[in-house]
Amino acid sequence: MSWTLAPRDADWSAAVDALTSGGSVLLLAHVSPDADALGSALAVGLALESLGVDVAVSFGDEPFVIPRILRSLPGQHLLASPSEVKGRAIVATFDVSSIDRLGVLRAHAEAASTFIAVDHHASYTGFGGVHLVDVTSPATAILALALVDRLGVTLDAEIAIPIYAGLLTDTGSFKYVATSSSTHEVAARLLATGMRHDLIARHIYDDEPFGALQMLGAALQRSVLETSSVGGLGLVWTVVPRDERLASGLPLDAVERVIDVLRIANEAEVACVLKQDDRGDWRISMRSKGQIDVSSIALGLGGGGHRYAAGYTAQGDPIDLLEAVRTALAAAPHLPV
Ligand SMILES: [Mn+2]
Repeated sequence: MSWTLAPRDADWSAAVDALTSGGSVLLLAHVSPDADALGSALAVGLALESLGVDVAVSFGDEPFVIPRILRSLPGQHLLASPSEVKGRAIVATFDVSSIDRLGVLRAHAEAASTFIAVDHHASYTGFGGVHLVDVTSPATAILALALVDRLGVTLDAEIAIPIYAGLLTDTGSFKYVATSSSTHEVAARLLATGMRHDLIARHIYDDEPFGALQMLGAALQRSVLETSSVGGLGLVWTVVPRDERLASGLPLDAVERVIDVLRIANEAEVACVLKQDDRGDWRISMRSKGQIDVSSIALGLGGGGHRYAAGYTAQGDPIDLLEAVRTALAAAPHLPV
């Protein structure tokens, strides 16, 4: 299904009323959070804290590890592990398209007295009781900023930084098609707080250990171009096994960059990276130039995402997993760009 309703005034009011009702609040990003998910939660968390609300920010990963590139975002003092957030009555989720993306905190969220979903995925499944969902928004962070405004909190640099981090990454540094004039107006508003956008960009994009570059080189060296795949539109793919990554002492998030480079290949409409996590499961990431809706492929294989960027987690032999992707891509309709 595809979510089409934009948030109504009644939804915004219900969210603001619940978040400021005096109950303890839990703000959740999705598992393996990115800057849009965690940045949105931290920004709203800082706004609620300024109003005196008892608020914590978490996500359902165990062990609870903050991705390295997100450790410099303001609001880290609000972060609490899943075992530390039990009993919080009001829950809001950020950038979570389906409830299984809450990981070990799923049952906790489902038991909340008020359950608010803030998201922009077309694949949002409709969970929760209050829906602040706009599938035309380039980032959940824009909805988070709207929520900060509705809470009546003045935007300052501390709140602007995590919102900017989400906006920057989900728009591909303002390159992707969903970027509009109003996206840049939001960015201008954030920069007007005096926040240091250059430092955020460096932390997120230009701050990797040397070993990550060598891993990137190895992943690119073994990449495969299949020009006849995807109905002749072309597929480029590579694999990053756990053992190779751990031999360089690198966490899984150090692999994120591989697909950003792989997708440059102009002979391939779709890029795919199979990266093995510490447990041995495979995280399959896909990027499309637009003619293929990779979120439909990911949804069919148990994941989600957007037309241009999507993924899922699976177990098994990576060659078999790749074949499943190849088969789904071969059957996918070719869309006009
Ligand atoms: Mn997002």
